[in-house]
Amino acid sequence: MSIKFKNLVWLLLVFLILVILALSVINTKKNLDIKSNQIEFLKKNLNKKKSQIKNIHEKLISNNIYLEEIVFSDGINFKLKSNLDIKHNSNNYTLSEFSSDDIVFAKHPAASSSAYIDIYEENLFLVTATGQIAYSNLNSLFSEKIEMISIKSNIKNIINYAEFYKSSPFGIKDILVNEDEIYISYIKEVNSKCYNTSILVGRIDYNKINFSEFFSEEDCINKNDPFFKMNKNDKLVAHQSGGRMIAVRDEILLTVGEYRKRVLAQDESSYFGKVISINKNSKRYKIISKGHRNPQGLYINNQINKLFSTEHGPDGGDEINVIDLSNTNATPNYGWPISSYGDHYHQEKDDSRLGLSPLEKSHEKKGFIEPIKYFVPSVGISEITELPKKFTNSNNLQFIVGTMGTGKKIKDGMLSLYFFEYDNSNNKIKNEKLIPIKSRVRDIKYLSQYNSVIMFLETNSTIGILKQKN
Ligand SMILES: [Ca+2]
Repeated sequence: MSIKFKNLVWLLLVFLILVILALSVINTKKNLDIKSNQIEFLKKNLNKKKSQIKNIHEKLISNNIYLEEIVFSDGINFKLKSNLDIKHNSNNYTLSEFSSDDIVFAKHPAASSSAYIDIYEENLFLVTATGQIAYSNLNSLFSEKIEMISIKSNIKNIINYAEFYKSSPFGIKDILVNEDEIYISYIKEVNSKCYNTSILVGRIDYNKINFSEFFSEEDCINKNDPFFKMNKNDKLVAHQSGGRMIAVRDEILLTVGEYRKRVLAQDESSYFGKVISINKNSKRYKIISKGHRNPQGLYINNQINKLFSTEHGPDGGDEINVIDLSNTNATPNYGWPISSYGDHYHQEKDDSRLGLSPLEKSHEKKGFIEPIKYFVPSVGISEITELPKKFTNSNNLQFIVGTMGTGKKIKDGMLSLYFFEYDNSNNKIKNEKLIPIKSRVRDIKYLSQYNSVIMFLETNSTIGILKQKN
């Protein structure tokens, strides 16, 4: 009897537990349904708002009203929003993010705004991708609030196609301050539907900067180019414009993408898909290296006479390349589109592009220079800069690279900072580390007088300051 009773109690208990479990599953499912309905609602609502805003922007621009210019007229503000602790190589750093609502246009769907930064005198200069300029004293980067004063310019008189002034892939691609002048690289509409990467220059004046053309080519890529008709997955892609600049003695070095007309990267009669060097006086250019898809990071270490360049791969195959400037024989060739560790987008459904652009994996076997690092899957690689000894507390050559992409692939290295050391004796990377910061890193500058790295982070329109923790 007592054994039977015990069994009955056990049975009841198991039954009760099962009921409780079943109820909690039902409840969780219900909550999930409510949450997923809510997400669906928010998504639809957000998309509607985006298309309403897009509509307003189009109407304003067609009436010659420039929204960002109006927002900038009283200056712009950034407020300290967060501090993130970052640990690397037994150093402790803090990434402080200052957020702004004053930059209106994003040049990528995953960004809330796009801008580039550089330093002149005691000031941080910021230029938005649609050409608004502002500056602030560097001191303010280490307070709670960055108040920037805007500077007028004549950019609107020079660049006059509507796509430039909207949330579109067209716009400014980099800024560079050099010898009292500011250079702006941008996508120029050379003639109707035909684009290239060009540079404006203006003497820095805190009231108004008057730009004029520094460098452009007649050569342009047309939206209706026959190359884009060969394959249904191909079209002109303005994101693939390159545009990164650095100054080296009397030269401005510029990276130029191939706008997805891949074959140009191997064609030495074209400047697309190259790193080029433009003489400041003659404005003539020479090709430094070829076989690039979309290089958007560039840095020179003068001691070892090497360039460090990053480039976006297709589906996979982002690269870091070293260009040895002491090597003056043939133009160094980085392989695109013959070699790449990536694949064409949707390659499994359509391999017709492999005829002209076979994307062999090995570069060396084809006589090309291997990247010192490649990422599969891609991380959305962007700017690269060296970190000096006083920042890293190390005698090794160290670099920081920004990545972009979207939140979906943060585990693959998107929305992150990538740190690595470079061993010059064997041309190899070591001690690498990816640190997620949940933001697209568009631009990076090391600021020696404050021993800090300044970034423009475009996911939430923030200026990021990475410094050693006190
Ligand atoms: Ca390559």
